Amino acid sequence: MGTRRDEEQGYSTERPRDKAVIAGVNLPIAWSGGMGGEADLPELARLVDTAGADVVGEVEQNRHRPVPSTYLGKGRLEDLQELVEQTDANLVVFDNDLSPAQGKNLENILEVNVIDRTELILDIFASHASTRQSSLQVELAQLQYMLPRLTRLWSHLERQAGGIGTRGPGETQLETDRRLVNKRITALRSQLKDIASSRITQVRSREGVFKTSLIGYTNAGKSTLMNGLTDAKVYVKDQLFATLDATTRKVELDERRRFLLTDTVGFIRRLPHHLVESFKATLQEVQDADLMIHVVEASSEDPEHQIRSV
Ligand SMILES: Nc1nc2c(ncn2[C@@H]2O[C@H](COP(=O)(O)OP(=O)(O)OP(=O)(O)O)[C@@H](O)[C@H]2O)c(=O)[nH]1
Ligand SMILES: [Mg+2]
Repeated sequence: MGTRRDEEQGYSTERPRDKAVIAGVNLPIAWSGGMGGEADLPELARLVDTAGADVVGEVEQNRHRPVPSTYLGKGRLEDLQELVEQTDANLVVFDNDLSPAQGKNLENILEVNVIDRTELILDIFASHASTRQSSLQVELAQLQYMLPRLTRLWSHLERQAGGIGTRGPGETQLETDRRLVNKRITALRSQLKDIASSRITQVRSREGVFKTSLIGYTNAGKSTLMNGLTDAKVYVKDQLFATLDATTRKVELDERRRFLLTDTVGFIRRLPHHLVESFKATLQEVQDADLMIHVVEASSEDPEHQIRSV
């Protein structure tokens, strides 16, 4: 929060934008049961920009499989380290999903924050959530992502206690944290269930009406089309995941031709599974539709890729 004095003197009171180096490893598609494939650094750069950081460098590598401890091979990791120092970056973002141990190892070597694409998308969702439902949904996804990573926070205590007793102080604290997180997850699930069941009445009142739903890659122009066809005035912005909630309006062409139109959250390739799971109520609106309208940005560099993501 800036003080009045700061504003008068014309200082920017906003936090300076983070400087990020992005990294991606291209793997054979078949790696780890279909989890591999090409990294998409241009898309990752768009995500980083939406999250509020500047991309100051990038590192890419082709490998048959990731290095278990650091994902990148030794040489490329040294390049990355040098790039971080040269550009004075304070963040490294990986296109590939990192295990908790890989994230920790990379942070120790690079001495800056290291996050992966999943964490970045969760962060964007968290900053764009504007309703109670989407805020709860994002928090649920974030806690589920965090749960297996809690050890990363406490491992220094566990190491101290190693070999002495079966329960070091770190381990006890870890169990307390896990219990608290699990308790919160249960509470969030039940609150989301309440919201979903209060919607059932709304859904019933729409029975028998033809339902259409706008779907497509994020930032394709779904909300713009929604606003053009209805008086919904939903939020439109040139950024990824501007829309996180479903909005439904009636469209009447004439007496006999009327239908419901729903605008909802956009898609991206490899949408983190915790997000898909916790946004299932929002995505339900799409499943209930009689017709899906797939919005595609024809001017994008690779419309085919965006179509396949949906
Ligand atoms: N040039 C051009 N720009 C458009 C068109 N439709 C939308 N835009 C712009 O594209 C950007 C994204 O539009 P949105 O309608 O927010 O896209 P969306 O699909 O709802 O995106 P998310 O909700 O973020 O997934 C905005 O800056 C729009 O002004 C179009 O037909 N032509
Ligand atoms: Mg939108």
